[in-house]
Amino acid sequence: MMEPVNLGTEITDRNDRALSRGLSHIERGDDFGRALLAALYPRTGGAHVIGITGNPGSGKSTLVRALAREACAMNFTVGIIAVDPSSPFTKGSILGDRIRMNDLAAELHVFIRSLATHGALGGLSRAVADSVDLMDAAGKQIIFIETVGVGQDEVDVMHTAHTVAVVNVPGLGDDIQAMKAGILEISDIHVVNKADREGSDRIIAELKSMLTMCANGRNGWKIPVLPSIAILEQGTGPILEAMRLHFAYLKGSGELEERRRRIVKTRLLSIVQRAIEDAANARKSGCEDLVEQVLAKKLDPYAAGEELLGRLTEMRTGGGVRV
Ligand SMILES: Nc1nc2c(ncn2[C@@H]2O[C@H](COP(=O)(O)OP(=O)(O)OP(=O)(O)O)[C@@H](O)[C@H]2O)c(=O)[nH]1
Ligand SMILES: [Mg+2]
Repeated sequence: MMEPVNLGTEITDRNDRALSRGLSHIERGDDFGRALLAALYPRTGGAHVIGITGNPGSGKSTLVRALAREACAMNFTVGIIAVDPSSPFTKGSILGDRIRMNDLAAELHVFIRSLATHGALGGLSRAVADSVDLMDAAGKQIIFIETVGVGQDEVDVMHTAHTVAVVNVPGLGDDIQAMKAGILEISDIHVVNKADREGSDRIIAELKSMLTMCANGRNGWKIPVLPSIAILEQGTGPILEAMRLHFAYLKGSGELEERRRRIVKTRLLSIVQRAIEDAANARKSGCEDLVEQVLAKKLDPYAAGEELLGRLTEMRTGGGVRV
């Protein structure tokens, strides 16, 4: 069997089949994947990671494809991570999505990967962050992540991106759509897709006035509101341009370093949190007896927490807890 280091070399040599194989390990969260990530991590940091989120059916996949095409025409190497929504009402489109996505992969030199929401061992954000690293090390200059912005998982995923674009559409009610508030807070660019439909001017105006009202928190970046008709590939040029400008702004202002630091910190904490949970759950008796003692009021929850942490630390030194 091939060593992780060798597969890593093939990946950094821009072999997309090797990248696919590596991503499968990453998604499973197996030991090979972990060794591969360790080997490739020093090679990461070159990519511009762009999150695209928005309501189901708002045209995210269509838009990402059009943007990818645009970026390829400008000679960027592009990777796409499409997070399959697990929600039942969007299931139907996934298969269609895959087929259309595969067309794009064949037609252009775009690397596309679908990631299942469930089944990603150790959580979706972990799988996405690790996949981004692999694509980054493989030399992808722009990496798009598409997710439906509904669940907390998806909001977390967006924290992996340098630039976040939220896709809105006209005709989904009068107000700014029921996006997770957390997403609106981290969006850097607003796209109003399906601008061929009635009401797009109004939602553009609403978004703009909303942004003027709450623009104080942001320092140098003015969040643009840009229309698109993704099915006709209209409006994608200015959107890609805004994304590039945002990245340049992040670099120039020093905010990129800050974001990177925040991304690493969040990731570290979630790795540790996960490891603690796994260890506590794997060692059932070790946690259950404490649960019983808290129930019986023999221990308060904090004392039990301390006791559990102590046990896990002992396990750690004995090699029992695996981060
Ligand atoms: N009229 C119009 N339809 C569009 C436009 N962009 C996308 N669509 C259509 O909207 C539907 C949904 O597009 P997708 O790109 O699959 O949307 P999505 O947001 O990726 O959907 P999920 O991943 O299922 O959440 C498709 O039928 C597209 O053809 C547009 O600009 N105008
Ligand atoms: Mg989609």
